[in-house]
Amino acid sequence: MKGDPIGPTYLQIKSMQVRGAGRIARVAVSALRDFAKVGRFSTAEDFYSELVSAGEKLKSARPTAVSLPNAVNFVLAAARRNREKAVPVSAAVNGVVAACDGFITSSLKATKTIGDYGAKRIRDGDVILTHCNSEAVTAVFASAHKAGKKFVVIATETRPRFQGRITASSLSKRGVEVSLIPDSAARLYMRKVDFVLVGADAIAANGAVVNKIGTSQVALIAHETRARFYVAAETYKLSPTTMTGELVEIEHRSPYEVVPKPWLDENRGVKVENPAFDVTPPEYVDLIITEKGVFPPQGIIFLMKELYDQPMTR
Ligand code: RI2
Repeated sequence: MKGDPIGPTYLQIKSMQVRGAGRIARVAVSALRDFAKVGRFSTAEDFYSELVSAGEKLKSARPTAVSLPNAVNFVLAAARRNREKAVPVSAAVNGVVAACDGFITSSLKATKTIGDYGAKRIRDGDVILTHCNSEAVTAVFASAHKAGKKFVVIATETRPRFQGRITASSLSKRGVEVSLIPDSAARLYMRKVDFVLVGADAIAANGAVVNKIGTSQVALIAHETRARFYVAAETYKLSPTTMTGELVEIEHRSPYEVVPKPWLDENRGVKVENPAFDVTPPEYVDLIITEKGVFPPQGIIFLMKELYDQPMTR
């Protein structure tokens, strides 16, 4: 299809030109909206089957952040409902465009709500450590800062892609006091920390949190020093398939994100591993801050059952 937005969006997400679990969900959904708008579909059935293929392609761009399949499935479910009603092609297209717009609006609103709920946990003088870069976490800091609270953020660099620099830079530009530390300094700094706040790519039915590689080490250190460990995540990061025993797939990325190619060429005997995410067990998580409220990890299963009565397939 001329002007097909799916291929370019797939590549942007895969290459991490567009990154962050919430953002990739919204960008995928906008691509589906554009796909619906620019396409020429002769029948409602053609539209539906092409939309499903486009959605499957987008879902395959990155395997771990469940926000991506959840967002695509949300749109496909709207399309399926209209298909069952046998609406004409123009109505089917309009229905998908409306579902996409609805998802994007509610995603942005959810982030803002999480910001306001999370900000209530910040007291004057708090030192908060964060790992990687999360819009939901940034929303909490932005809301607390706007409310005039004085706090300090410690951002880990987050090797190998250094998303911690994005966090530090954006907070500093907002006027929040922030220090950037190497990931390996987390334990040294943890004794000053009141709580840790991170985002999530997926949350399992048992309340385990899948987030950027290194998060579980930070959680372990926080546990050791009795610093609380909070997670900020929209409910579309809950992974419904974990209710039926599925595991969350951990993405492994290119070794060249860890070492330059010439180094690896000289050291062909070295196997460089680059897992992008890890799993923090629920025992190390104190609270999960969502737009539907603030829950202990043990409460996630109830929220998941309420929101996803049918397990979704990726
Ligand atoms: P928001 C990111 O993944 C990080 O792991 C971050 O914690 C998580 O998504 C959630 O981000 P990546 O795309 O949705 O950098 O809160 O691999 O922005």
